[in-house]
Amino acid sequence: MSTTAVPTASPASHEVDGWAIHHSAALESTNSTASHLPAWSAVRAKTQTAGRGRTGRAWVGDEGGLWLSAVLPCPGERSRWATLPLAVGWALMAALKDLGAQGLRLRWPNDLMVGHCKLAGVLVERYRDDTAVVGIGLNVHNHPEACEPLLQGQTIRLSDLIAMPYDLDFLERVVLRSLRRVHRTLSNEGFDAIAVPMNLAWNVPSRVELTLNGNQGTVDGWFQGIDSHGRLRLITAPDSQRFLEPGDVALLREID
Ligand code: BT5
Repeated sequence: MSTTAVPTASPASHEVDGWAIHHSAALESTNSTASHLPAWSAVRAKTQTAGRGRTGRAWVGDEGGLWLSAVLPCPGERSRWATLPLAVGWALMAALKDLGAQGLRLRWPNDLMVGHCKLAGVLVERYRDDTAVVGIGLNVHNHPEACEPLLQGQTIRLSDLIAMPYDLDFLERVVLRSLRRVHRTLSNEGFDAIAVPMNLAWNVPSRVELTLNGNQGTVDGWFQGIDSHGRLRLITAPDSQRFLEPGDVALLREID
């Protein structure tokens, strides 16, 4: 996580649905800016100059996409919120399905995919014990592959999936509402309320190769969904299975 100074957001420009929302033209990373803000704040930038993915990867945040970070309260034990990243991916998928997007699927832990193309990514960071910064990157009508040729054929945009009468302000509102809803579900009912439908929706069993964090090499096997803690269940041999936390896995590669 960067410790260098980051541009600060403008004073709360407006309030919507109980969120204090800050808009900026360009930021290094909306997550970094949001790290300084209290719960129920949100930051959106037209572009990100140093957008971040998980485990130090870069995220292309060119103009025309939704680059949004929301600060959610996380009272109580830190471990109670360990499933928040999974729940957010699930909530984002539900919100986009409601707008008419079809063919969406989650790739564990929280990539939003259409086929093998990535539509959206989620980066949840804990800068403080009592809040989490939930960063959402959603391709809308931007062109990430024009900025990063390696992404050629790997991305898809919302405007490829649905007719787009929606502007980014509208999408921001939809996403923030879905975050509030999923936060309420986690607080009131717990992760089981999400894990059960989520396990019905994964494409399982599917063959995957996992690159483990901490130079621990790779492991392959059959992805079998998640347990009630959100851990990936991997069958590595007929009588052998492993459970892996999102933090254990640097990269999940699907093997056709
Ligand atoms: C993610 O990481 O998917 C989380 C991305 C979160 C981005 C949001 S934008 C708002 C907030 N502020 C931030 O700085 N970040 C959050 P990961 O699973 O590590 O995936 C990263 C990989 O996705 C990269 O290595 C590329 O292969 C690919 N990628 C980069 N930019 C992309 C884009 N715009 N669309 C699709 N794939 C992209």
